[in-house]
Amino acid sequence: MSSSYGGYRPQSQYAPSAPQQPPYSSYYQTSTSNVPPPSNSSSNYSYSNVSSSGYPSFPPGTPQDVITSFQMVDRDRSGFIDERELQQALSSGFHRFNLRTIRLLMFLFKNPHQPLAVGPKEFAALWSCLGQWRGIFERYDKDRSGKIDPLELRDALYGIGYAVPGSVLQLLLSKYGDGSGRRVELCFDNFVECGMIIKGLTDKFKEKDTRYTGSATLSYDAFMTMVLPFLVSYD
Ligand SMILES: [Ca+2]
Repeated sequence: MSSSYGGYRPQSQYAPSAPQQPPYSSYYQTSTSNVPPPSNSSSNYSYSNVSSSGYPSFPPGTPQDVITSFQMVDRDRSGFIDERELQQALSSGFHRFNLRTIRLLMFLFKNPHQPLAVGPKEFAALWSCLGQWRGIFERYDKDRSGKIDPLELRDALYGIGYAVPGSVLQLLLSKYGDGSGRRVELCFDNFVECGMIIKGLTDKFKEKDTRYTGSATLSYDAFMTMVLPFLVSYD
């Protein structure tokens, strides 16, 4: 086995994507749903992007249950939801999400004009992305324990295109232990958080390593800008 790092594989088309900022094209490319790409550029994403009812619009083809989930928590009908409201919506749709994961998701899916809130478009993209992570979670929970253990995590990440060194996985998983030294098992929201961190950081690195050599040269600024967002969402 090569000791070289940079074991990620160039093909990662199965990895759920947070939207690029802006526009939203990457999400739509990887989505398996039949939602067509938005015809408008992201620049018109604002309060002016409202339906005839005066409510900010969801992308065409958004499933009704996604719209309902959003509207149920957007009690003041502002068209945007905050982190607590997002937590409530996602916890009813998927699994109980801790606030730390919610903050990371909000960072990755934030509205460019409203960084502390999520609008309909971001919510629909996030919901679809979590659906893909849910599928991965179920596919790689081989023993059907309802949790992802370290080997299942390794296989899941490999399956979506990220050959993460064991030492890195160990480091990542160490924050989920209960201190007893027992094997860590991830529930869905921690799995999503791990996946988003690995995918997010690897994708950022790949932008600097376009030939997939496993090495990149980057400035101090670029490095800090790359890594910090994944740390500041932590509590
Ligand atoms: Ca399992």
